[in-house]
Amino acid sequence: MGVKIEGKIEKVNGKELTYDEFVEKYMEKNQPVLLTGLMEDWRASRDWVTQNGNPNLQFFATHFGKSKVQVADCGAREFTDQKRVEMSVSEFVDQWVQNASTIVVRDKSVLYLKDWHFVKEYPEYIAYTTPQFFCDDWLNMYLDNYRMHRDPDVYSESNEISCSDYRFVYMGEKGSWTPLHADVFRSYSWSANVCGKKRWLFLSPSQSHLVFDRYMKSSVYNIYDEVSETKFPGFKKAIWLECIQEPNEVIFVPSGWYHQVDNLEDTISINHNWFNGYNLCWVWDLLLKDYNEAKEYIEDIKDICDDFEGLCQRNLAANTGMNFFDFLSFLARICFANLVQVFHLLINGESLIWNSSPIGHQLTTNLASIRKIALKMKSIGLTRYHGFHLDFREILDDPEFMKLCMVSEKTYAMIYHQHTSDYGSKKSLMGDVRDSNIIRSHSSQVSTPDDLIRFIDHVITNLCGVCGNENVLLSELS
Ligand SMILES: O=C(O)CCC(=O)C(=O)O
Repeated sequence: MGVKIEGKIEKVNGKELTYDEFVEKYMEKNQPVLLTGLMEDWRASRDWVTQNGNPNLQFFATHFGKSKVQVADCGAREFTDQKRVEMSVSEFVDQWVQNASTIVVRDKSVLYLKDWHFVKEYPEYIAYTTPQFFCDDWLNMYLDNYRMHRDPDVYSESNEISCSDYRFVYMGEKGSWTPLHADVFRSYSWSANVCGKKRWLFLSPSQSHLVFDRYMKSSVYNIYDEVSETKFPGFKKAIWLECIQEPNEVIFVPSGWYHQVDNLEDTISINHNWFNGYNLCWVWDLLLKDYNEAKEYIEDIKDICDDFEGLCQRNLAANTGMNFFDFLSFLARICFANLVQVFHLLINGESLIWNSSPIGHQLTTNLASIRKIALKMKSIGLTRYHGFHLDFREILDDPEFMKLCMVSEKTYAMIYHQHTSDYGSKKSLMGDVRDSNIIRSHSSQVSTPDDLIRFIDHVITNLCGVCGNENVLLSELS
């Protein structure tokens, strides 16, 4: 059964696109786009590609051969994904070379190296720089300093940062592919072709129900298969967008768009998943949906369970990678980092004329989106949980939090072409924030979404008093 393709993804020269245009046309509207001109000067494009444009497998074997990586067997399905095995990069390269020289095609398994945390493993080797459009990345900024979920039953050193990130390298021979899916946490992703060619087929979120069975439980695995009409009655009606991605092109994949990807040539790509103030609502909606499913699944043991809610949250974290309180911690820390930057602008004597200061405006947009999600969390009756709390005044002494603030500040300075401030004085800034009347006059403890909302409102209302922008700032927040 052929799929109905009725549209192409727009291709835009990334060098002629401003950040604000990218936000307005693609990130806010949640629309895909293919961008050119963003990969010049990447070390990956030089080192990883041979003169005739193929993957330089020998380079990988020589320099990164010992790395252990996840490799998918594209011909073997395991539940909703491909079967994966762990092997070294050298073993993967050997099999690729052997496959390429095998004449008998039957029974040959096509291997695809996926989700290699290359940046984490080789921080000194700067293979690429993240294009400016994708830098407002709260997920990876956070995971560089904190874990998303800490299992209380598993012992770990308190200062160990083994949290992983969502920055990956993919490598696969012609014919390797990725089954139909929407991205983890319903994040955005971007994917850059260092070499090779990919075919992407996209389905808009308004049509995603069409790839599910009638109970909305399982989705189509491979859209080129003979898809059973009895099992997936809507599938034939789905209308797909196609994109052929050439080398040196970067694709932006918006939240919640189902997509399937086929490597039309031997390909190496780099991709990141991320979220920020523009797609936070997607992350919360997914978390709530997964929570309801986790709860429904164990509903019949509710009456015999001592801590039913705790079990639901544990199952949610196991299935989705975080639970409600992980997400609240994430929101609170990111929110605090934004508030520190607001203080910083004020202390540096920047008048916070929100509409004309791009960073001020960005910080307000961020706080507004965090506040909106906290309101949604509050509306489902999320209350205190197992002594969970974060204290804004205490967190100011946390070195990881300081790093989060610094990276966030640097990122916005880079995006909006501003200077970053003197990091030497950061410690004293934290002290000034802690001792300010605004912070001292209100509880800085956050245990529930409602606490977070009150804290944001208190700080912003009082800062408005200081900078004289009451109406503008408050109306943007609400
Ligand atoms: O390149 C691939 O095979 C899959 C990438 C993908 O699905 C993504 O970046 O979301």
